[in-house]
Amino acid sequence: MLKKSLVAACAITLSTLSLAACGSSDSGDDSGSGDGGDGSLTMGFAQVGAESGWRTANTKSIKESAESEGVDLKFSDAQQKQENQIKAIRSYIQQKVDVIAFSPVVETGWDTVLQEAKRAGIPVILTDRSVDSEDTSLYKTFLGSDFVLEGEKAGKWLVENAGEADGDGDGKVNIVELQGTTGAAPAIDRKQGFEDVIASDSSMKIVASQTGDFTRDGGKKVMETFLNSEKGIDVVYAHNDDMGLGAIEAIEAAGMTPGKDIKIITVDAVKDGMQALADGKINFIVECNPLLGPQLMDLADKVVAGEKVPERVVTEETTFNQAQAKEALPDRQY
Ligand code: GZL
Ligand code: ZN
Repeated sequence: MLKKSLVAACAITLSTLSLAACGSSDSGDDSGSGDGGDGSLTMGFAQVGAESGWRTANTKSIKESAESEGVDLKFSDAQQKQENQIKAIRSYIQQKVDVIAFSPVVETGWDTVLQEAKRAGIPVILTDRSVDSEDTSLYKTFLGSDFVLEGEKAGKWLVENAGEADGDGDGKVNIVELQGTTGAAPAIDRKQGFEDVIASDSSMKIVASQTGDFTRDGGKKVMETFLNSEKGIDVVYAHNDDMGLGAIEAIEAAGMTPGKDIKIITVDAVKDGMQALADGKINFIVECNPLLGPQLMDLADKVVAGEKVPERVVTEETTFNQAQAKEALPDRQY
């Protein structure tokens, strides 16, 4: 309760005195923290990296929203390394920002640095990916997708299209899986959701599964090994479009036709993935919405003002087959 009343007190102080009184430089300049003297808030954002089209779109959304909302954004790219994200969060604590937001590259190992932020009285918002911390007081809210549901949607399409999926007609649907970053929430949950649904069809089996680290190159390399080691591959389930696009390159290099000889299901629905879907090289895409910027800035305002926010804000997203992709492509924002 103490922390909340402290934050509320800060909020009152901020709004009445306008000179930030809570953990910010009294010079009022915005190189420090808190109210940069113009009423805006300062946010430290520790991004995962720039590993995929989804991430690029996510970063763009966050930067554009900060700009339009007048949020003073400090931004870092961790090149998909947890230690870099932790370093960035520590630097934001040093700079006494008003709020910290980040997308944890993996689920584990965050309690220590989140406790440091809590002790410094700086609220934290999780975006996109979650953490496995037992202590949910370490962050104010989670804004992002339901990855288990995304995996279930992918599995559901496959079960509903099992006949078409068994490309070699041997009565077995042999699936190879390109997993996202090991230990990342989307990789763990998309796998779980997919497996839960295909378990209902005994002809379906994941015959090989390996991480391609959410990158196109990773997906291509792992698919090359699968093509060498597995006979009778019918389906690729890739945890994101970029790995699916890499798999397409490997399948074509092996003289096969992606989308026909081997069906491909991916997640994200970024422009390059949607183009491949419209071209018939991918068969189904589950959308994962990267445009979290506007909701993040709104949540940050509320959290800094000490207002109550929902523990979890799940984003709207849909699915696309090849015909739907052709229709949606012209208006695609990312
Ligand atoms: C999902 C996000 C994943 C995307 C990938 O919300 O964390 O990370 O699916 C990205 O494209 O690399
Ligand atoms: Zn088969």
